[in-house]
This record gives sequence, C-alpha cells and structure tokens, in this order.
Amino acid sequence: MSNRLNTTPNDLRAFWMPFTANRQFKQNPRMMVAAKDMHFSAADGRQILDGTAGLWCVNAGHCRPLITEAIREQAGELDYAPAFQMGHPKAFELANRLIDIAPDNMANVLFTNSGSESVETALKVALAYHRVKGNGSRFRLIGRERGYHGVNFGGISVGGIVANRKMFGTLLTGVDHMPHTHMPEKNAFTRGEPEHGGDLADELQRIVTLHDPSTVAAVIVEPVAGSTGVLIPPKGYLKRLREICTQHGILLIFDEVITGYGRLGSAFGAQHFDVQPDIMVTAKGLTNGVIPMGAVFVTQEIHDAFMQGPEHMIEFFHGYTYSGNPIACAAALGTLETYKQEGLFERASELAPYWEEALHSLKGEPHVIDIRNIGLIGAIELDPIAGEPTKRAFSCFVRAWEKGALIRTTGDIIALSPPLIISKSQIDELIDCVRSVLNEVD
Ligand code: PXG
Repeated sequence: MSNRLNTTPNDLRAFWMPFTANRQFKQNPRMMVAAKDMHFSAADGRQILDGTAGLWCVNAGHCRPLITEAIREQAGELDYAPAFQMGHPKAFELANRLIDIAPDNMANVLFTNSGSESVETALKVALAYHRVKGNGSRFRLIGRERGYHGVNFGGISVGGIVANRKMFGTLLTGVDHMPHTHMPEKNAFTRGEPEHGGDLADELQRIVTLHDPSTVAAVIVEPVAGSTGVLIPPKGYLKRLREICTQHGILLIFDEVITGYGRLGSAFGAQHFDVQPDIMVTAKGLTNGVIPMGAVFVTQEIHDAFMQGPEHMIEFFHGYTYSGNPIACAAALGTLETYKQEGLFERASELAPYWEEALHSLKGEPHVIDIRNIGLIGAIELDPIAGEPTKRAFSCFVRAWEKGALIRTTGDIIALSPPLIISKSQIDELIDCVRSVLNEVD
C-alpha cells in the first residue's frame, strides 16, 4: 500500500532510532511519507523544502526517474549475485564509470554499503598496503579533531567528535589526531576558503616527527569537515598535508562521503582543491542516497602492490556480502547518468555564488556569530544559550520543519546542503525561512 494512504503513525515503540532524541521524537513524531524533486511530503500533507539533501546524499533530488527505473528493472532481472569469486556486469561497468570521473591518479574501486564501511575499508587497505610492500612498521593512523568518519570502530578511532567515541572503550591503538581548523576569532564570516589557519597543517609534521615517520601508515581527513558543522579548509592547508604525506611515504586518505558527487561543484573535493589523495572514501551521493552503497578509490600503485603471489589466492581478505550488489550498482549507474545528463556538478558550481550571497545575507540576524560556505554547503553558527548548548539550534530545526523546510543542526550550528537541482527562488525561500526562524527563537 502507498505510504500516502497510510499516514497514521504506527506504534512507535520498537524502532530504536539512529542519532535521534528517541523519547522526544516519539512524543511529537516528524514523519515523511513521500518525496519528489526538492520536496518531502509530511504525514500531515505539508510540502517540506529539502534544505539538506536528506542527510547530504540526495544530490539529484528525490524520486528521479532514471534512478527509480534502473532499480525497478534490475530487481526484476538479477536481484543478487554472490559478491565473492563471482561477478556481474554492472559492478564492472560502475567501477569504470567512477574512474572516468575520479581524480587522474585513481585506478581501482572497492564497493561497500555505507560511508562507515568505506572508511573501515580504506583504513584496512592502507595498513595492508604497507604490509605487502614490506613496511609493516607503518601501523599508525592519524585523524583530526572534530573529524567524522562514520560510526564503526576504525572510524570513531580516527574521528574526533568526542560524543561519538567516549562510550566505546579503548578503540584502535596507534591513533593520533591533528588539531581542527576552526578559528572563528580570525575567520568568522569568511566566504569560501579562510585566509588563516593554513599553517595548522604543519601540526602533522610535528605529530609525524614525534612518532617517527616510519611508523605512520595514513592520514585521514574530510576535505571539508561536514558533520561537525562545516569547517572549510584554510587556504593552502590541504596542499600542505599532501606535501608532508608525500615527503614521508604516508598515504593520504580523503573522506569524501559529503564532498563527493558534486557537492562542491566538481565530481570530488580532490578536484575542487586540486589535491590528489592516495585513497578516496565515498558513499551517499553515489546512489543519490536511494540504496545503501559506498565506493573506495585507490591508486594503481596501491592496487598493484596487492597483485602478487599465487594467482589462485585471494589478494585482499576483505569484502561484504553486498559489495557491488546489483541493485545498488543499477541505482548508482542511474544516479551518475542523471548527474551527467542534467550537468548537476556544473550547476552546483554555477549556483555557488548565488548561494554564498543568500547565506551571507543572514549576517546581522539574531544569534548569528559566523557564516561559512563552499560549493552548495552552508553553515550558520549561533551563539549558544548560556548553559544550554545545542538548544537554540534545535529549536530552529523544529521551527523550520513547522514552517516547511528541512534544515540540519549539529551543536549550535545550522548546516545546509540542498540537492544540486535547487532553483534560485528555492534558495531564497530556504534562506528566508531560516531568517524568520532566527527572529523567532529565544
Ligand atoms: N564519513 C563522512 C565524512 C561522513 O560525513 C560517514 C563517513 C559515514 O557514512 P554512513 O553512510 O555510514 O552514515 C559520514 C556520514 C550530518 C550527518 O547531518 C552526516 C553523516 C551522516 C548522517 C548525518 O552531519 N555523515
């Protein structure tokens, strides 16, 4: 039965919801029952403008025909094929199409089912790469404060969001963190990449020297830190990280789960910032969020290092039951085709100046202490209510929902990341909604 006909909430007890204030939600549930292009339909029949592309993933907008058709067809033709020691054509086709749009140095793709699994896969590839090259002493992984790399053990170990790690024991050993790059005292209200803080990359040099470079396997960063509240890399920062990694034989991993698939106006952040990582972690926009899937990109050098020993032997002991699942591959191919036919990456790039202008028009509105933007990402940082952090931003989120817009908050930061199909008038509508909400909340 269509969701539209069944708008009465079911019993809400059993589902323990992810990253949700469960008790509060269940007292006053916010239910979506349908979606099309830039809008969700709420259970009460209201249209909600999607200011966040779901959770940063629905880059082509909702229920797009090429994607839904591809899924429908694939489900009726080949629903599943074993992922180990067997193949099906669409997985190979998809990998090739991905390499076509990836940075020049990327040669091979491993498939996963989420951003979190992509992170674990990338960290394992990095460690194993050094082993197969005879550099087993390289076991350390370096992340960054405020980094988000999913919720599995490797990811929370290299991640730097305290709430996501503090409950879970000793995590991975041999991990260290660089400082985050948030410098509001110098960079508040910067448009695009901040002027100050590029030299924070030199902290990597210090950490690497401390541990001895020959013990360090990889550095992992988000090109733009998303989940923590949108931290845009200061000018020169990523290039400097690249130089330090290259100098010491350390692999640089870009976690492009948010920055991948057009969010910055290029296929990947690596291209936008003109910095080539050794490994690239992606998910979300790969399938437009429609089917769970991730992809990890590696260089020829990394892939080829594993291709040794007897040919009947498995080269890398890693993979998932659903790696390269046929329906996920069909969804991804439909997604890439949609991006291409509609020129959505270019569209994001063309819209970015308008987006920047609209966002920064919120300067001077109540509670606003910083505004940051890049590509089709924006963040509005609010002064927290004394003694009640996160409350003000969360009130904004609830008010915006009531007024018909979906925004996302993390701490006291409002993060916006609309589908790349958003129109200028919808940008105005979204920003006006945030403006009125800011003027209403305590
Ligand atoms: N890496 C990065 C950089 C991410 O942003 C993940 C890994 C994990 O992906 P999965 O598919 O396992 O969730 C993410 C996910 C938010 C928000 O609102 C961000 C994410 C997920 C949900 C909400 O900031 N990022």
